[in-house]
Amino acid sequence: KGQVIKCKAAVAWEAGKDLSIEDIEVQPPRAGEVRVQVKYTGLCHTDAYTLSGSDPEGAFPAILGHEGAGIVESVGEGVDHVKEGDAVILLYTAECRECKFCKSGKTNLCQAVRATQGQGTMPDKTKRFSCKGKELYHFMGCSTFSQYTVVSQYSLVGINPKAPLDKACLLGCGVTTGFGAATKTANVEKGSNVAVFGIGCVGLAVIAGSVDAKAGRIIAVDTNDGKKSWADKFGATDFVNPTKLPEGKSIVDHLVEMTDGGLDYTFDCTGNVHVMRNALECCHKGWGVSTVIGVAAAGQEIATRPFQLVTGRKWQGSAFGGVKGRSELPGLVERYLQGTFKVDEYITHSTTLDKLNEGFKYMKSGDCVRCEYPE
Ligand code: NAD
Ligand code: DAO
Ligand code: ZN
Ligand code: ZN
Repeated sequence: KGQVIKCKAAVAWEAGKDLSIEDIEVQPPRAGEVRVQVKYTGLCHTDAYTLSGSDPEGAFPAILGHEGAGIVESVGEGVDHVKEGDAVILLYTAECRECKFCKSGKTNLCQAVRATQGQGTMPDKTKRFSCKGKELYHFMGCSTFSQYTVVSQYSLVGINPKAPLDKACLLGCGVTTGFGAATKTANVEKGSNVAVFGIGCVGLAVIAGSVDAKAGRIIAVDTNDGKKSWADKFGATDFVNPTKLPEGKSIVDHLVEMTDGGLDYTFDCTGNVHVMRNALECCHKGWGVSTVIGVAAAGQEIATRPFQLVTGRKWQGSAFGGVKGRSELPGLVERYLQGTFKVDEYITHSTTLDKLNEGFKYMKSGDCVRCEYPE
């Protein structure tokens, strides 16, 4: 406490290179900051995207990772909502409760630490990590690929200490994102028809959220047939592979026929802008709502005929499922502990910090849904 901690971390020295396991120094937390011993982290495509060099906000050298859970090691001056020893989930979507966004009641996109988070620093514009005499950038306000990290007090939430952290870490991104997109952003109603494009962790969580909302029909759409059994397990009622439709039949026509005029709610969980268009256009005339969750590559644009909107379809997006981390994640953790909210079921692979690069390979291989690592 109050001292520099020496520990292991996976350092991203430059874009396009594997992570390298290094001994690093982690400074103590300053005012308004918290130092966390990271116990588990998930791997997410955003980490791979930034490491690849495609992320315009990516700064190197850095410590990546944003889906983490751990224990508070120490707190800086003025931090009053968590204390040493608390179990926490880290939040890349912060919640300060004081900014215009937090107070609006209309969004979860707190802006308190947004600018510096994008620049890879702490809110006071300095960094807490160093390795071999060089400072390392922070990532998404979390930097979970390290045994210890320092974050803003707005970028973490205390949770029930009974929650196993190897599972709870997944609430830091994918699971919450999909579940919240269905239950909060779209607010799927009982009996409605839903189509989910892209059945990775996020798409599965949209299915889980739609089941929770008692949707009538839940159609899973994926180009990989291997995803059918996953969709079934999470409660989808149908599976469609858009590459295996009868000659000349589009996925939009097919889905509209299946549902007597179109879907009430659709979700893009692929990040592919052509899929986003299809997801909008298979919505029911007059009221269908399509929610974009997937993150497209830099520079990509979406297109449709405006008449699609004029005739009552709505296009919207969702970040972190519209969930306010500090206010709402503890409740999801309670539901998990009570057995009414799936988390364990998403995990396909586990690895350790020293083998984190292998974890990235699993994630890219296609079959893997999510990967975690004990440190
Ligand atoms: P994933 O790679 O595990 O899953 C994507 C799925 O889409 C795969 O099963 C793949 O086979 C399928 N797919 C690819 N092309 C397709 C097509 N043309 N038609 C139908 N299916 C297709 O990814 P994930 O971890 O589930 O993440 C999904 C997306 O959500 C990513 O773009 C990710 O960046 C984004 N994301 C967004 C947020 C947010 O807050 N908005 C948060 C986390 C992740
Ligand atoms: O600009 O206020 C903001 C927040 C932008 C965050 C959007 C998050 C959605 C994408 C995250 C990718 C997966 C971690
Ligand atoms: Zn993520
Ligand atoms: Zn705020």
